[in-house]
Amino acid sequence: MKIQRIEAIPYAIPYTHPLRFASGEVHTADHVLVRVHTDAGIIGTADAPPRPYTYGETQKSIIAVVQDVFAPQLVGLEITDRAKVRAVLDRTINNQVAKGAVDIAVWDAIGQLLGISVHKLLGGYTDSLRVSHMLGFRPAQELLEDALRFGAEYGVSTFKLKVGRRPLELDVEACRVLREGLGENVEIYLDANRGWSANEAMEVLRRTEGLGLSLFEEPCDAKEAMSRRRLVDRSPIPIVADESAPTAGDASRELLSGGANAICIKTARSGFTEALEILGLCTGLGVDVTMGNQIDTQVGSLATLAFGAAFEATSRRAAELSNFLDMSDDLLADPIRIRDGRIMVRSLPGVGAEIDEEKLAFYRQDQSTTHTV
Ligand code: MUC
Ligand code: MG
Repeated sequence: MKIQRIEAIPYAIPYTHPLRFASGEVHTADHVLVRVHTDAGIIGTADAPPRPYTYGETQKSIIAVVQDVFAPQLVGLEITDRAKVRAVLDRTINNQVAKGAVDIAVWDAIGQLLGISVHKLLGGYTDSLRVSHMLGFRPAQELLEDALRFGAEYGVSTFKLKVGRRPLELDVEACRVLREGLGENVEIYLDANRGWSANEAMEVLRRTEGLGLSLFEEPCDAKEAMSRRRLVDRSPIPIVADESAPTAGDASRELLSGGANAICIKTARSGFTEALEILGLCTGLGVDVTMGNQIDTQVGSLATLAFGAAFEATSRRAAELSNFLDMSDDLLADPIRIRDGRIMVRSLPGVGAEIDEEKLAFYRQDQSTTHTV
């Protein structure tokens, strides 16, 4: 079964609640749906969320690199030859999200060809993941109300708080209000998206001592190598590399140089193939991993779920799977449900992301019937 053509379809779905964080904010899911068509009629699907403030990719750049650079080299390859696909993608530097989507779509097609879910194909460790919900910049009291609502409605008891604001007291106060309002049994961890310097992050650790925070993600830019190493050495909680570790090479550099002692895996920017390498590196070195969210739609979240639930190490911690709740709609035909704080994997062949074609026709931006948001 050979790759016949690759589509990169731009679409836009507005958010009901914009998400704000130290490196940017999102109001619209202006993503790209990548479809890898095969000569047997099987179509592999994946979602690509452009994050210019994180990787420099835009909706237009993802479409261009998929259509003009990757597709001409991939058409004609056997869909099962993942290492050949990987070698082609590797010939182009950067463009992590575009590469991730092509890789996931290829795995999706292979799963469909074999009649098996990608979750099983990868490892099939467990059938559900606990959900961690991401809280963007808001006044402390609103954050608490949000967290209580997610707890009551969905049974979620793990929250990632976006921090990195100045003055840093704003975020220290938010941590205090959340801990007091949520009690001791709720897990809270931080993600500063490089908003602070390493020394500011150290000060935050000092001021939040005793609040039982579990992890601190990208406290500062990883380029602050010396101060960040000092922070990692002195921190009582793991320092997680997220955007500083999109590839296995980046993850090994951060871990071996002492810039991090835990890694956030995101299928949206690593695909399944490179996420596997990152996971192997982390389990080999004995460091924790988290399953992160690239502010994914339900289509993207299903890929995270398939990977995260496939292995013991990735299913130990709650996975970030609920950003889609901030979006007004989605392309997934059968919506994801969060019950008792968990999402169940799908047993459909491939990743299981069946697309609602009417919705895609409505939200896509590349046809004359385009709906603009
Ligand atoms: C995260 O964990 O950082 C925000 C920016 C981005 O690239 O991903 C999100 C979530
Ligand atoms: Mg992060």
